[in-house]
Amino acid sequence: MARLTALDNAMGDLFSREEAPDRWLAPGALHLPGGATRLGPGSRWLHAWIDAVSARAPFRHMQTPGGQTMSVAMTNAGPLGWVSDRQGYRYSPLDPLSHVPWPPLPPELLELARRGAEAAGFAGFVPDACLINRYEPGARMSLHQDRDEADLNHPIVSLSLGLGAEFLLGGLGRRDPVQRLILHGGDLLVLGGEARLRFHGVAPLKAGAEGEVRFNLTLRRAAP
Ligand code: MD3
Ligand code: FE
Repeated sequence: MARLTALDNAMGDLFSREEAPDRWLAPGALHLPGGATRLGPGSRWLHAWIDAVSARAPFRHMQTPGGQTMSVAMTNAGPLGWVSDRQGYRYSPLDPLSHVPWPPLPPELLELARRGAEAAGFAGFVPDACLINRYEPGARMSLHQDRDEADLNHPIVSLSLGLGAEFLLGGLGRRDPVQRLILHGGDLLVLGGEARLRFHGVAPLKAGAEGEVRFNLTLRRAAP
């Protein structure tokens, strides 16, 4: 993997859009525009890391328990990875394609997750799973709750890269009204406390420049 200095990171993000201030979308839900660079290694480093992970654990379109193929392609890093197939949703220590452990979570990402969670009031967050979603134009994620983790008191730290996407944040009931906001590349979103079980989703990705995609990393604590 390419090693990048702090100067390289700053240059890589130098010409990014002007950043909005951190904002609470709801109690327990903090949006940190540009948080990947302010609190972590920046998007150049993160893109290079995703390339290295996906060389060992390729992106794949998982099956839902109902037999649909997901439009988002996924892989994982860390001691546990989120998987879905006809048997259901669960966390697994092994990649079902290769039967070997997922690539490790580097200290840079653990530190970014810890800092993001701390900014939202969740001190001492230590993730053990990182789900990496890849959206190509048209890919979407329908409204759902994340409840496959053993202890829902732990927050989730989400990091977006590449194309912006329309994110939908609903309430605790599936039919509750949704707030919409654009998650840009480099943004962090922290979800914990009373926001942890809110329904949420992503509208179909609109095409950007040729070949552009969106990645979303969610840092989670899956084991208690
Ligand atoms: C709100 N991913 O992987 S990240 C997912 O952009 C997922 O790929 C979306 O939903 C994406 O499960 C959204 C932001 C996010 C993550 C977890 C949440 C929002 C959340 C948990 C509770 C409430
Ligand atoms: Fe989710």
